[in-house]
Amino acid sequence: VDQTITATAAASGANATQRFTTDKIGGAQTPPERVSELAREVLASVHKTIRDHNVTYDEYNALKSWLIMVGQDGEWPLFLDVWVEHVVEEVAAQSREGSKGTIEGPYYVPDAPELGFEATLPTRDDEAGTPLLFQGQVRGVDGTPLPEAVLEIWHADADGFYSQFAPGIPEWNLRGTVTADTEGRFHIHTVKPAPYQIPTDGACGKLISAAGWHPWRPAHLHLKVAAAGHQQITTQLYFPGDSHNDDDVANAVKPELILAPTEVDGGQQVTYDFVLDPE
Ligand code: MBD
Ligand code: FE
Repeated sequence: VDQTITATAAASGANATQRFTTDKIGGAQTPPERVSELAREVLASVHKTIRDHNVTYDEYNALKSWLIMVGQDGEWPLFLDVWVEHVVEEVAAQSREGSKGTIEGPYYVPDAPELGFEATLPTRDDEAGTPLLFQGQVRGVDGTPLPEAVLEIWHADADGFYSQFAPGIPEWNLRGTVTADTEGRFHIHTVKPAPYQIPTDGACGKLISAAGWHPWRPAHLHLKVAAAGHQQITTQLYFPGDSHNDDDVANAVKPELILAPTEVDGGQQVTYDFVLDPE
């Protein structure tokens, strides 16, 4: 299948919006004083930009129609996770000592199939891509192994598409919930993902082309790592030599998150350990 034709921004946006409204409803009980302060400051920075740059009515109307399009295309999750979430993550992680994390992005799905510590992610019979063995250990900040730590992993395929967000891919393809062994160790067999291009045919793509930016994220694995009595981390891991490691549209790469895989018979192998802070 040529998914470059069938994977539209509006379809993956609708799926991401549906996912978000299902999983993340509720949220903070933010007191009115704080809502007022935050809303005032955001609006004041918009007002300042308009004054500083003598923004015209034509430009104001272009903004208005673009914002309407973001909603119509279901691209609020994409827009916010690409251009805003990295700062929220930076602030949230300030007091953590363990492994670095980074943004979740719009394509996490809870309750992926449960796999043991020797795991093979669900793939199609003819799944493209270099086989990858991703292994390691989950420990606490004091070095103690964390038995039965749970690693949720999800990533794009070798064409850069995510199951449940692009059409024609089996539901749980390249998604799994892996339980580590009694020493916190895990071995996950998968394939290397491709670099990811955020949809170019929707509102986010329109902003990117109007601004002369690029739509690329470097190839990455997404993970959530949890263990009893410890803070869960959400992270992503990247591959060396990817030209977008220094130039990620979503600003989510950190040097500590770049893997060092080695070539082995039939593919690549990499060891990466996770360190979790106590609760
Ligand atoms: C992705 O795959 C992603 O990880 C982020 C952060 C934004 C858009 C697509
Ligand atoms: Fe991603």
